[in-house]
Amino acid sequence: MIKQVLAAMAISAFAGSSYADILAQWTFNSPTPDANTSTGSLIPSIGAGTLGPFNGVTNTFSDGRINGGSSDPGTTDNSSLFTTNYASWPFGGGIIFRASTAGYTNITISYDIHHSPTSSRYEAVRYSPDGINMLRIGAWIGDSGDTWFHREINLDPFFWSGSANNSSFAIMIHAEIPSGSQSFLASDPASTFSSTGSWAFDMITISGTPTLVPEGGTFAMFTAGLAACIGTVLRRKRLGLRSRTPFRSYSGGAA
Ligand SMILES: [Ca+2]
Ligand SMILES: [Ca+2]
Repeated sequence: MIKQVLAAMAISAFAGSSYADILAQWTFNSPTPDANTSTGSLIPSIGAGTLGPFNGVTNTFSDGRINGGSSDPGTTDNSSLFTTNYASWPFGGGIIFRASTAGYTNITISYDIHHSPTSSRYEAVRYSPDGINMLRIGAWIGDSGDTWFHREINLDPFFWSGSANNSSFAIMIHAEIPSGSQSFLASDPASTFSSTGSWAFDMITISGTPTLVPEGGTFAMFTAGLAACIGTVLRRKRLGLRSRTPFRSYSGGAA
């Protein structure tokens, strides 16, 4: 067990620090507030990146405060990205956003999404290790209309190769026909899917931890932390405690 702890600490010490930086964030608000939520911006409010619809989906800006609102703290000029026309095949249409993860690992994607009643219930997420191919991570199920959902996905580089330290990193979110079905399902179980249904996005964020080589001070902290950790392991062993199972907030949907 102690050997495992040593290996884990060595990997974490060299792989990255314990804090996360925002690499890109889209609030969709006007850079200069104009008290008009139908105007906004596709340019990140933090960091650098690009974002846009694909496969026939159209976008405008809408009020980010409707139906309880997104997590955007902006109150007077809080826009969201309103998207519609999701009927196209094969990916059902959606949005793609790109930002470099060069120098960063443990990439996390988070966003708020509002499902209208007749929008697609299944919301698939893909990432790109090369800027072109989009590899499916999983799908969220938004089974309630006129509802905001908060999504958060951590891309462990061990499982999601090419997510870390990648200048071509990209994320695709698209409507999806669930496995075993021949058509899209509506978010509201009492409704029928329609191409006029909409998804609205807000607070799209890509964050990560820097990949750093520890210097003198860091190594001293590593050594002190290692001693403390070994002590904790020995105490836990004496008390017969087991490690907690990590909590996973993201679950895959249709295959
Ligand atoms: Ca906003
Ligand atoms: Ca505005």
